[in-house]
Amino acid sequence: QTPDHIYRTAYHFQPAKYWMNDPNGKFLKVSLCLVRQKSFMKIVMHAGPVIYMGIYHLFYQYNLYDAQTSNIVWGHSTSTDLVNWTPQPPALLRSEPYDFKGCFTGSTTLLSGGKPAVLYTGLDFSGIQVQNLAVPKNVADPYLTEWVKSPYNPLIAPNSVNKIDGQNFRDPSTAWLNPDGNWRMVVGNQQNGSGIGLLYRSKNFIDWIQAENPLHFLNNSGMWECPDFFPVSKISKNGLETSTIGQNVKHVFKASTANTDYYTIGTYNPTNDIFIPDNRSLDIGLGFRYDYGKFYASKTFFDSSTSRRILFGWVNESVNNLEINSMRGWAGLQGIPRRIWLHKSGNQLLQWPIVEIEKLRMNPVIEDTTVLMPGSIREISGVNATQADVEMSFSAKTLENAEKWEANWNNPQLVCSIKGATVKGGLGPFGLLVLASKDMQEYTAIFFRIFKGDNNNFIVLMCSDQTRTHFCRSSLRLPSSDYDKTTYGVLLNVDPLQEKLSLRTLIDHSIVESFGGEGKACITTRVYPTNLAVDGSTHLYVFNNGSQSVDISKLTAWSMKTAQIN
Ligand code: DQQ
Repeated sequence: QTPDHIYRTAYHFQPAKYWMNDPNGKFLKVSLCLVRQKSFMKIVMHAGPVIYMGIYHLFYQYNLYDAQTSNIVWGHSTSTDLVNWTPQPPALLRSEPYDFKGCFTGSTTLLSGGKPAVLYTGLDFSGIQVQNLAVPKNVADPYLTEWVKSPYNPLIAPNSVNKIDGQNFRDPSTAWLNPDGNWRMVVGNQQNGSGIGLLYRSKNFIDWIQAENPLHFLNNSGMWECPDFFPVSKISKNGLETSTIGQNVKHVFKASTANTDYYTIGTYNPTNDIFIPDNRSLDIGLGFRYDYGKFYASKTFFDSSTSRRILFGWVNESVNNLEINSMRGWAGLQGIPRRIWLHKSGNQLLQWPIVEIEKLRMNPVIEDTTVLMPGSIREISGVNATQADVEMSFSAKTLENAEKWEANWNNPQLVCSIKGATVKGGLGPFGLLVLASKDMQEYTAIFFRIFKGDNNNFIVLMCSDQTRTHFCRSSLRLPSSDYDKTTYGVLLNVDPLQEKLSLRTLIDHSIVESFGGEGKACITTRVYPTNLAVDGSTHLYVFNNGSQSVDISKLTAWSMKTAQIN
């Protein structure tokens, strides 16, 4: 153990050691529908009495040798509740000419009959990106511990006919089955600076034919990694199986580009394979993000056992000096799985930590309505401030003191960094100080500020300010400049005249995940405060640095139990 083991998390997924990045292959739940398969029935009957449980599988990009991003294979863990995870042997190792340099990102699809199949990118012996298939060796094994690569690999490779750039051709999506009986899937690509989701069709999951037109593309939007394409219901919070089409369905296209996961909502016509975003100004690179902090290469899956669509995303370390990762011997987390669904406006998605995580909550500290006076700070005591879950909402009796939103402020993140938690305002900043030292030398501030717009409207800014984290590094070896302390921010689509401002924050040693406006905007950050080194020296506060008081209408903070993870 290094001194930095204090930054390992208690309930966020991470491998026991070394490097992890993208969640892969989805997190499929092999449900009992497998049992209905004829060949499988045979095995079951011959095997005598066996209890088959639904198992969640998490595959992820993993380095077996150290905490740097190289030698990438597919790590694998399983779970029955998405909270506690058991390590399994790596699912895919670099073994063939077509994946000799890496088993890169891919996705899992449940084929007809429930049999899983994995499509993944191989970095071949010469460093070219090709698309491959793998299937479980034994579908009777609910843990899917062994995978067999297809003898037909590589299924798709760049060549002189398709003229695909072999350095920018990766991350096959989960496939969906259209009424014409053909599978579709998308591969991330870039041509001349334009991001592209190349579309492929297949009858047998082996022979894939490139469609004439991509499913989606956008000029000058950079390489699109890890594309995800899935249906959402217009009328229900329930998730939809990936092949669902119909009147009450919208489609979401997500791409990862420039360290950011963007999504756009639109209409998909399965007959001609045309996807049209509802609002071009909210396309990839322009519009909504899953998260306005650190969250990348994410992927959703449909959990048929609970009718939810669930999102996992990779949360990298916030270090400028990669030596820190090697020194610690580990790097990378997965965010808490989030349920996602379409907001009733149809304009955006909502996200919320999966309900299962609530079983880790204990010893709630509840505060009913209280006033937070201007310039005040108050401790929420009785909570284990290193691993906690906090839910609260704020309201203001009047919005008179709101400052003016300047016309040239077009980057909320920048406004958050100019107007950090210590900068006194009119209405706000107010919010939480987490992972804080008693002397206030260190803390991460998650807060709101309310501004007056030009049209008698109000603008709500949500920020996560890390500038005070690792403030006092004297006891540690590395200088503060080795850590990335970017302040993050987003405009929250909430009308403070009509609604309360809600905030939920999950705190877990070196990760802080915040959900504003009941899941309208999320900000995830990584922080490494020194106060964690001494038991009991980490604190949690609410604060108001505005010139007007605000009300907290109900606050509940729970200490979180430690989950059993790998
Ligand atoms: N990570 C994988 C790639 C993907 C990238 C390699 C995104 O397949 O494009 O580990 O983080």
